[in-house]
Amino acid sequence: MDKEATGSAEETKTKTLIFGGTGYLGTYIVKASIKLRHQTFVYARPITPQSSPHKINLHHEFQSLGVTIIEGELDEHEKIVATLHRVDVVISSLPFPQVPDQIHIIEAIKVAGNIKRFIPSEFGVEEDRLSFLPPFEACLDKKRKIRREVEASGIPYTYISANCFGAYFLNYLLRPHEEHEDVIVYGSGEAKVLFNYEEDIAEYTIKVANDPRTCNKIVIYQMPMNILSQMELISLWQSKTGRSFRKIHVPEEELVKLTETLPFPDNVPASILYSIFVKGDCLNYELREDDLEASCLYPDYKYTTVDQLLDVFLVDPPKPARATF
Ligand code: EMF
Repeated sequence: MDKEATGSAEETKTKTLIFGGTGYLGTYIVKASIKLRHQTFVYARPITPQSSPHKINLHHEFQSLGVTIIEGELDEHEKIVATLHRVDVVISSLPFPQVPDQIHIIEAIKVAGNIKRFIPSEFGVEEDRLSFLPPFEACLDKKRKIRREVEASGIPYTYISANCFGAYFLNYLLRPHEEHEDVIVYGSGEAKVLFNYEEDIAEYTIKVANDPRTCNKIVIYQMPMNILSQMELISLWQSKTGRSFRKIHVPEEELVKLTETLPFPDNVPASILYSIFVKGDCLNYELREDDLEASCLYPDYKYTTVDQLLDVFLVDPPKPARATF
């Protein structure tokens, strides 16, 4: 009988610690870690009377799933070191405003000395290969700086480029929760984009974190069935809904202008839309020899295709979300 069947798998499986575990992507990562039967720890800010009902419910849900929640702040060095001693791999999905604070995690991992893999919060475009308009560039430069700190620290790492979160961007573009006749198309709508479902991003991430092949490498999530342009996405959605939407194009120049005139933080989404939908930055570079691609690493894993995700949207669209910058 194999280890899975005897029930002792949990003893040999690595223990996962997630920073940002109660956030948008983090929630998917925590659930994937539990699904793959890793003992799962979340380091999160304490619940207070000001905490949202959503956060309070999430803490309860995690606890019912068997997640150990350690309440603390990112500047509590001793607490983080003590937490690290209870785990093997560390995944961070902290939001943009907390990207620089990951330096505290790196310092603690160096001191703890037992961490087999650190995945810093990335999960977007591959920032070391491309340049971006200034507002997006400023966000990604913070991620690049963390990469350089990770490399200097000697901690075993993996960088993940997950490209566009599927449910997030399908909600953004198609607005299934609203009554509307029109859809906004950024630029010509012809550039190819990658829309990967968050559940798959999360499950691949748990696999990647425990895979010796991915140590000190970049893993890119480029699932072939998930490559399509805005125009292709809209026509697929039209055929599934039986409706016809009026397409309102935001010209390239207008989008660039918005990145220059809107105040922070509204200039950031504009520059992201330009990068992803006008320039096609998800696919705007060649894979290098040592790059790893998720669907090639795990050929047996059946990821959700955009087509299948749209079928889910037809019946019960996932809740829309907004990023913080
Ligand atoms: O809200 C966003 O975009 C709306 C226009 C942010 C979350 C999107 C994002 C995507 C990325 O790559 C696809 C942020 C960072 C990224 O690297």
